[in-house]
Amino acid sequence: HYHDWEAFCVEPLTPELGQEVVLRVRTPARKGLLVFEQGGELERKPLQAVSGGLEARIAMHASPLRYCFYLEAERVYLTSAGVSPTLPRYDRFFHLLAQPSVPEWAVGAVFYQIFPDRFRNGNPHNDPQSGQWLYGGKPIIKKGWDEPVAPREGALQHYGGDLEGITQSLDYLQALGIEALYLTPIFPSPSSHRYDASDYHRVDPHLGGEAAFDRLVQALHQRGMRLVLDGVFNHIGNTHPDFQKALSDPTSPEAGMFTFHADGSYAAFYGVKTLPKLDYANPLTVERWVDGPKAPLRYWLRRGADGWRLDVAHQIGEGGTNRKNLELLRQMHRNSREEALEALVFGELSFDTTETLRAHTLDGSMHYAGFAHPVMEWLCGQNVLGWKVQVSTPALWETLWDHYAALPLQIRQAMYTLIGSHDIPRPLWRLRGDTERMKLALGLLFAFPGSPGLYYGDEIGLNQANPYDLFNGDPMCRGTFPWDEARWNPELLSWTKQLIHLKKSVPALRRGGLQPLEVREGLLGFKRLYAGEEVWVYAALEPHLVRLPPVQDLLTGEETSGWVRVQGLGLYRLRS
Ligand code: ARE
Ligand code: CA
Repeated sequence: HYHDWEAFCVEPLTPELGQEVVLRVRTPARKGLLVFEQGGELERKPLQAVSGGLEARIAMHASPLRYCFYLEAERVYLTSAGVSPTLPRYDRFFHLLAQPSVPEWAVGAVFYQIFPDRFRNGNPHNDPQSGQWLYGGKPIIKKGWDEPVAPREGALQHYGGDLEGITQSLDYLQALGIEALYLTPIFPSPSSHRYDASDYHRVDPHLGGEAAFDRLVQALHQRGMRLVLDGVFNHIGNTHPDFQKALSDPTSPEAGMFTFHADGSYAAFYGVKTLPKLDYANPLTVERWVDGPKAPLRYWLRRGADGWRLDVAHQIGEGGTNRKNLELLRQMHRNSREEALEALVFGELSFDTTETLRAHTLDGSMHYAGFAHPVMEWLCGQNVLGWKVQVSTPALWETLWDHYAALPLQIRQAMYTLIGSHDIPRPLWRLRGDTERMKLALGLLFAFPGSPGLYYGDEIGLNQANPYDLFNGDPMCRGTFPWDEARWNPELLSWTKQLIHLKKSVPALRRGGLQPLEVREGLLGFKRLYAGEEVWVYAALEPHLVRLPPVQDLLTGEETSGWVRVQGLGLYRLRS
């Protein structure tokens, strides 16, 4: 049995509440029930036999609408997790979300992530100077663009990259095929990563300030490109005036926005003193950061941003997927949409993506657990901490499929899918500089369902010079982008361009469903399907023979069929 809405759906499925939806299952069975739930009791409705399957029509009253099919002759329930002889838990059902759902522009959109201090120095006049201020009691350090990052100097190291530099690079990014940018934080901060902001209503003057931001937004929108900002709402910087006020006056309203313990210590992100945690049990905190008219969550969308990536989304509020956290995420999503109809709001959910997303909270999340980690571990045999791990190909598929199947339908094609970021080692470094493996990693990034997020420099073979230690000092994946083209890997760059072009021009790759094809050790094959179009994707660690129907090889343009040898990435479109 096979169930996948995207394969047959020409228009994205985004019903409005109150609208009638047709739920159809393709099956030889002629009798069955729709089992569903809309915020109340479990209900059952007989399925009607139609050509090729069974269907039921129901009015959608609540979101998510959770449903599964019961096939009478077979006596099985068909859910997003497969078939089961007994009634599965609700969280195994298919989840259909009503509007507003993921904005159309974001579905399968190609993102580029930039760490502003390290991408391009467009204006040397705004550079921080060595010793200009202290961070953690130590003077900051201004580095030359070509000087390597020193692990122990951590966030003290500033390179002078800025928003002007990004605006100057838009021709480059557009030629690459990029459609949207995700920037790590840009508000004033003493550190070079800026996750500890001291002001949420200004752009760091060392990044070019307000004018540079407005120019960037305008230039992006003129090109039809989008901008997503990093929303750090779980904690703020300890140098922020609100926290300073809280420290100096324990009876102030500001003091109530944080959690102080009897010994004078306070709750902070992983205990990091520079990142005091906001206490959202206090209505003032909610009002000031996410709900009030001046709340930064709203303010920057009015200033022209197209969305938020919510930092440590699972910890905002009380932490975990408890009610308060989920309610806050829903409120942040709702408020963002109030400010900008097409705002995209996705989370950084390091661990629990599916549980949080099934609770109808956000438009998606960074796809670490369900994509980046398993794929890179399969390709390089190490986890992000450098520990040896062995991921068999069947285990890889199982992880990918489990996460995919568990996601709400409209979210699957818009997960922020990645192989690298500012928090994990450079993929090329993990692959020991092996260009062929890197091409395969990129191949999976663009061939798998989701909105691929390319981390700056991965397309030109940017590597890191030193070992990586997540917990000690500056992550080494934050090196500067070399603008001297002689230092680029031209093969990786043209490969990335070709993959991006395919992602954007082949609908099955951009918004198609996913189905297994062939899984053996060292060979992963899956299908992407959309409105009658079918693309077969192979990832082969070593050469494998596969048997193809008449297809077009999307990488060479040639027509072929029968036994074919694949190594690395294979992409074939079925000839209808
Ligand atoms: C810096 C140093 C560290 C040092 C720390 C404390 O880099 O070596 O231990 O200071 O002194 C930001 C900066 C970091 C900075 C940190 C604290 O970018 O450089 O660390 O602030 O000052 C987990 C979390 C996830 C988090 C990652 C980093 O669940 O939320 O770890 N990511 C976000 C941002 C970060 C940012 C913060 C949170 C804080 O993206 O950049 O840090 O605002 C696996 C691991 C997870 C890990 C996940 C993703 O799944 O198991 O633990 O997520 O990968 O990397
Ligand atoms: Ca600069």
